[in-house]
Amino acid sequence: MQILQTFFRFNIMEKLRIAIQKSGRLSEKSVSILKEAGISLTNGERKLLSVSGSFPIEVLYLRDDDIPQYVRDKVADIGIVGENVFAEKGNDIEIIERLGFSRCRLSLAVPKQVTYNGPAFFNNRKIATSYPVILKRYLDDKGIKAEIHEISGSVEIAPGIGLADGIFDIVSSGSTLIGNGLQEVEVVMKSEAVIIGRSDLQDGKKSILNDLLFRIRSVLAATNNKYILLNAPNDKLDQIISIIPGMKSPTVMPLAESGWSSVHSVLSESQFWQIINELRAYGAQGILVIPIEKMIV
Ligand code: PRT
Ligand code: ZN
Repeated sequence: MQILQTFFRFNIMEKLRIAIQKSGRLSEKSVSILKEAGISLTNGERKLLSVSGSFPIEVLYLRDDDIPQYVRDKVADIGIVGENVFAEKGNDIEIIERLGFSRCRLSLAVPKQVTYNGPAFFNNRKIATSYPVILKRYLDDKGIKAEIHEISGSVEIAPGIGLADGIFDIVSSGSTLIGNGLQEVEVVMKSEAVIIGRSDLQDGKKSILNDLLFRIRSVLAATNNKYILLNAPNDKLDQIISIIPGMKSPTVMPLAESGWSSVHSVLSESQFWQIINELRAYGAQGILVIPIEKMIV
């Protein structure tokens, strides 16, 4: 009995099915994060489905808007979508991991000549959007009664052609808004790519998912960190070590020249420039910064 249970739990035929965007802003990064996690896909041409020869996973290529429904219906076990799509269509499923790419925000915008004095502006006004659920949640929360006009594309032209008084849409650099004579007035939510899934995965698939997440976290940690080597004057070692504490603590080795040490550590990409300036101020020299391929945290 025990042997049979173990067999079913780790059934070698069992595969985790992940849905990713077929073609669009998320596609390339979704495939590359899998690749960096050691998952090579047999079907490079992105048909509907491809299988990995190196990991028990199948990849389903879909329109991003359809992915939450496929996950909910158990056609896929997990999926990669923008958090905006999850917030709009992800009822009954959950965010399993944040991936940090395709960052953007969902914002309200109005024509630039309008004098905007807060969300109450939208009372009794018309707003065009492809995200009616998120917008309604926001307006209800603020007690604003506006008319939501759902359209599926080119939302930014709606005010210019007299279809709406404002829009609610994805903003990244902001240049689309500027190009259409609009000003961003409220950021309603921030978004990044996320892995979504159900809470009821059976044990075998859960264990594949845990392995996948371990690999993806190692890839993300490596992307977000750099390996740093530098020469430090011994009388400033304490200060230098305090600003690059590393994973456990930095490696410190004496240089052939007395009074100097070589320090090796890991630093976060986001703090990179600030830390480099501080290190230079403490007299660090010969600073080398090297990309990390994988980081097991
Ligand atoms: O065909 P399919 O339905 O699969 O794709 P899609 O056309 O619906 O989505 P796609 O590929 O455009 O975007 C996929 C996801 O990428 C979105 O759901 C977001 O999570 C994320 N993302 C990140 C963006 C942007 N940045 C973005 N800039 N999605 C869309 N845009 C568009 C936005 O709609 C607007 O038209 O870019 C314009 C704004 O960009 P800026 O830089 O001018 O502000
Ligand atoms: Zn879409």
